[in-house]
Order: sequence, then C-alpha cells, then structure tokens
Amino acid sequence: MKPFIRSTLYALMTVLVMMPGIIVAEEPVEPVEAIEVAVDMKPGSCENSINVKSKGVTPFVILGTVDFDVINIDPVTIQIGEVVFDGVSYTLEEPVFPLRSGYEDVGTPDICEAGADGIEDMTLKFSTQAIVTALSSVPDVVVVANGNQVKLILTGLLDDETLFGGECVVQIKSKGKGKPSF
Ligand SMILES: [Ca+2]
Ligand SMILES: [Ca+2]
Repeated sequence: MKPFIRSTLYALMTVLVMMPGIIVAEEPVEPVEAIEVAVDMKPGSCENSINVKSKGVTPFVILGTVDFDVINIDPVTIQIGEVVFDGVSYTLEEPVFPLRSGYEDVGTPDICEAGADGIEDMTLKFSTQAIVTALSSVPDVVVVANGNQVKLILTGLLDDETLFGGECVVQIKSKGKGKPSF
C-alpha cells in the first residue's frame, strides 16, 4: 500500500473511531432548572412604583433566605430582560443592567413592609430612565402610561452558573413630581 493511501485510510478510520465520541458529546444536555428568588422594589415599602419622570435610581433587592445565600450571586449577570404586561410576556430588546450592587439586610421575602429580617440581601440600583426607555421600546403596546401595572422579570446566574429568576410587579406613574411634560 502506498504511504499516501495508507495515511488517508488511517485518517478515515480515526474519524470513524472518533465519531461515537462526538455523538455522545452532542447528546442533549438536561434542561437547567432555574431557582426562583424573591425580588422586591423599594424594600420596606409596599408601593412599588416607577415615576417615568424620575432622573434618579430605582432600588431593587434580591431577598436572601435560609436556603438562598445572595453571596453566591454573580452580580454582573443580573438583568431585567423580560416584562409581562396585560398578560403578555415581552423580551426586551436591550436588557437593563443594574448600575451597582451591594449587600445589606433591607427586606423580608413576601412581606413588603417588613424591612430587615436578619438575612443578608443583595441590593441593586437601576437607572430609572434606563427602565423607562426599555419599557418604551416594547413594540405595539404603550407600557409606560400612568397607572399601568407591569411585571418586571429579573434574572441572573450564581457563581456556579445556576440560573435564577424573580419577578416584581411595579406601577407606572407619569403624574406628580417633575414638570408636566406629557
Ligand atoms: Ca417594595
Ligand atoms: Ca433580608
């Protein structure tokens, strides 16, 4: 057998031998279960509202529990990337990322007015205008109108890449503080 043909044969055989391995590697990965976390806006207050004229920041909090240590969150992965309005879910073209994050016990899961509960939470500050802009980009519906209820979906990853998500219902306010520009 000529060396060239022999080496070609070896190459072909190598490919055939490797194929089962490739097939195994391409087997569908088990769907990753996302952890549901408690999210609140303006911890300590039950009035979760966004004033569309506010130029400041809106505080959010991911609430820690005995089973969920917020220290395991990778802060740079946190985003609001989906909203639910009028029963319809919309993926935001541009997800909104927090301006900064920190650790402080400021809230209690499921009790909006409770404040600190002895378990550390992750505090987040989002640009209010960034949220308003993202909500305004939802096509075909006017999300940003006074009195609208919008569910914001906040997601992120833990340090071990586990996906987590939580939701927070907020009310849109376009009256009150600020100049009447509408
Ligand atoms: Ca709140
Ligand atoms: Ca807490």
